[in-house]
Amino acid sequence: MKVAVVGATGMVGQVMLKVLAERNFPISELLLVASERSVGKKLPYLDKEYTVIGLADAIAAQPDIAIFSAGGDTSLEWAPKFAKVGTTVIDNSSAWRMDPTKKLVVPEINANVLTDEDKIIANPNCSTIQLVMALNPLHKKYKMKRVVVSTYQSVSGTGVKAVEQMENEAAGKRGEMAYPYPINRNALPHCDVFMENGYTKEEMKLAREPQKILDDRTFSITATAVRIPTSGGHSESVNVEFQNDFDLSEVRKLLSETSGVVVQDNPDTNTYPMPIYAHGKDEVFVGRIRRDETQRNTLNMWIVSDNLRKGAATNAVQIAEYLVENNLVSSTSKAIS
Ligand code: A2P
Ligand code: 11C
Repeated sequence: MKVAVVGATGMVGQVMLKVLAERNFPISELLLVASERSVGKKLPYLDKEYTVIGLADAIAAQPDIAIFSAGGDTSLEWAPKFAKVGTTVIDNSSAWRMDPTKKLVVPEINANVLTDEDKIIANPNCSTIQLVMALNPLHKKYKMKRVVVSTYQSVSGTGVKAVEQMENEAAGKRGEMAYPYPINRNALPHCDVFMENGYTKEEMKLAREPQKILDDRTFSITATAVRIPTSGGHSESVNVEFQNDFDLSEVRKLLSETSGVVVQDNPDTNTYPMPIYAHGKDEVFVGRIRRDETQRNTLNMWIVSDNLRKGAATNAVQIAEYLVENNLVSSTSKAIS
């Protein structure tokens, strides 16, 4: 496959390259793409160095697959241009997620919706991916009615500037501010921008994206998204009311048997998911699984995952793998052979 990584110099782009290499993704030619500021810069991939190119040059090279992590505006403008030359775009931004003509995919859940007609495929938001990974097996069995989720999100979700803000503050240094307030020793109930309804955009992503991924609008989700001074992953406190009653040991079994989900849940040994443990891993970790004693058919749990891996890069690479394995993407190298 001729693969372009758009946003290769960025926080997600760098993890993307790591994940592509680790998973031995079949790459015949690699194009590393970023803004004009970075053109000419050298970046390593496996044992070779690559020169960063601009978007127009990447399109001229007609890649088979382009994985975008360069922000919504870049995706809105450039993804259709890649699609026009036959490239399949997997987009990490929020630009196309709720477009009814685009698929929103978590491979373990709904990769089967993909066809070779899909030229722009949306990768869900990081906090959505880890949430639906745990909700999907439970929804299938007990049917969700309503979910209340509060997130505790890593500064890495905002980007390099935010990680630097946290590190500068922790070291007592002055520097550029990514947030309107200090983040070190603080909690900001503010992820992404505020919307007219008083919710943040991040909260609305959590409310809407799961319905599209699970292809079901019969349940509702309400969210509060909070930024905290961690860098290894996002955490979520989740309260789920089901239509049907459940058995706690069966819930644990269903989650343990779900590909990509790991249950870490033992109060006797203080075992529960944490961002410092999830950091650098691809799985979604679930713990603190318990019955909500105030309401029928209702469960509480705690979900943690590395937002840059399963929340972004790993999920996107898994989509690419699915496309290749199922012959849903045209390959230049195949066409030649
Ligand atoms: P660059 O490094 O040249 O600015 P992050 O989310 O960590 O800030 O990274 C964003 C990524 O998207 C970077 O690789 C950045 O490249 C890239 N990017 C930002 N704006 C554009 C643009 N207009 N065209 C292409 N790439 C862009
Ligand atoms: C955060 N979820 O942690 C965001 C980062 O819609 O793709 C990714 C934003 C998006 O702030």
